[in-house]
Amino acid sequence: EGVPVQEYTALKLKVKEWPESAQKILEGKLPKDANVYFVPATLRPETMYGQTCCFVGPKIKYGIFKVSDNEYFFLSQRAARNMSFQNIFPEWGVFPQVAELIGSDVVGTLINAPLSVHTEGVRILPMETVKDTKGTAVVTSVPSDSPDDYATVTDLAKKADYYGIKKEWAELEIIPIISTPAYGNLTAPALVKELKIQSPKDTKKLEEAKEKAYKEGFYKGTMLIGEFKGKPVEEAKALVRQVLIDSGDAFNYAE
Ligand code: A2H
Repeated sequence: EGVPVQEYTALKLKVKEWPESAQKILEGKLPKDANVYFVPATLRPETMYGQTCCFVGPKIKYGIFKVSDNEYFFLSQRAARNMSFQNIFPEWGVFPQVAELIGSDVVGTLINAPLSVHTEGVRILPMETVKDTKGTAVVTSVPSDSPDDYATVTDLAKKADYYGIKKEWAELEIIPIISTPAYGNLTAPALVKELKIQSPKDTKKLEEAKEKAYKEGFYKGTMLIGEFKGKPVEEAKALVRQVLIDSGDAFNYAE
């Protein structure tokens, strides 16, 4: 573990409908009225208006952990353990696991994404580059502002059959969230084009795009949507984060 602490916003994406593969595994393991949430960790809460899907690593092991009588979190065991020392579970150091699944079991799950313009819900989709060693191993996708996310949804739509998904799950509309002087209203697509990024495997170029997108967005970006429309991102970031926390849709998570 590095020395600096990373402060994430952990978001709660409520499950609306499981795919059959997950239903089979979960049979009898959850109370009828249980709410299960996918819990992505993000550094860009101000972009949550633009969520179009949410990624899991298809081969990564996940758990469903009981937080209260009717609240359960889907995330990595590593993250659950960390959270149990951050007062996120009721008992210090305890993170009761009720089920174990791998990412591919939950691909296709329909979830509700707080603040997203896609109020009908978004899907859980596979992302090969999700790391098990940071955050919660669940990554919410904002293709307008994250080059990784844009490269991945583009690839998923192109090879939907190969990935065993419906093409339309990867093709929800990408709307402008932040405007920047250098890249316009859709920073990630602009950078992916400029750097000629062909696939999610162009790791080096994606690293460069990510760096540029983050700096330009944070220091020079202006919000185009939501309660803080017109405000600089530097200001809006903490405000949107607080809105999400106050509504019960997010909480702080550090590692
Ligand atoms: B960010 P850091 Cl719009 N594996 O959220 C791979 N990527 C992960 C991850 C994991 N286990 N956990 C979190 N992440 C992603 C939004 C976003 C993000 C935007 C733009 C850039 C960006 C929407 N996706 O991140 O290594 C999450 O994606 C680029 C820095 O801990 C999280 O924030 O610094 C970010 O990486 C955390 O990266």
